[in-house]
Amino acid sequence: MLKIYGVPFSVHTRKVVVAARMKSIPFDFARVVPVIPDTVPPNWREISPAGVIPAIDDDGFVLADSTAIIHYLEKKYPGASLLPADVRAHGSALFVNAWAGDVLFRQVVHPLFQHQVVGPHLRKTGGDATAIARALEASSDAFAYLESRKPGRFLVGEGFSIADLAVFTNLVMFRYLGHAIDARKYPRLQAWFESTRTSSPIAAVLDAERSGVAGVPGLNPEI
Ligand SMILES: N[C@@H](CCC(=O)N[C@@H](CS)C(=O)NCC(=O)O)C(=O)O
Repeated sequence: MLKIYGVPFSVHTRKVVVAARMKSIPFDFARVVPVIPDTVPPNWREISPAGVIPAIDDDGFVLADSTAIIHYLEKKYPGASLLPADVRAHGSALFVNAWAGDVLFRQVVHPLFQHQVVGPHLRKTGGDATAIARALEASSDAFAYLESRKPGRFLVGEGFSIADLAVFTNLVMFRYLGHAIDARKYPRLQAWFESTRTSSPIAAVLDAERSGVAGVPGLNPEI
């Protein structure tokens, strides 16, 4: 059975979980939280050379990086697809996926998680209010960019794609961390977030991770 290394509430692990659910691939979790050293297996760098989650083991084939894993699963299980068929939509979806990792995650969600959860609650070193303020400032630019793309039902093309998934999974963590998307400033983004949140299989994925999220100090599963 497909083994997913990671935790359900992790931004990038959720991308792989949603892909597996969409394709009805059975999977198990091997719980790895890189910031909690005793959850990390001894051969972790062989499984995930960068040391980050997610990674998979598919009958002995190990692979890290959510985008690489999604492409691997797409080839192995064609059908419900996260990659648009149209060539330009495909290119745009990969761009938005990369942008979500580079901007939304690196500049917004990762620093917020570090300074609201990891520092204060896991490492007990506290959080940096300036870093939190900077990340929230970056979120305004990021949300303005997304709003300027005029999101409708989907961010790119005619169907749910890796673009929607990559942005959505970051916004879920933003909400778990207690921050709101200002619907007056970003009405299309907020409407897109709501319709994505309640769609299938996303609603079921969020439901399944709920009790785990409730157990993480600093996160609130009510979104
Ligand atoms: N490009 C990677 C990014 C993975 C990533 O940054 N994962 C985060 C959790 S969502 C992580 O493991 N953070 C722990 C750390 O940086 O030590 C992917 O798409 O899988």
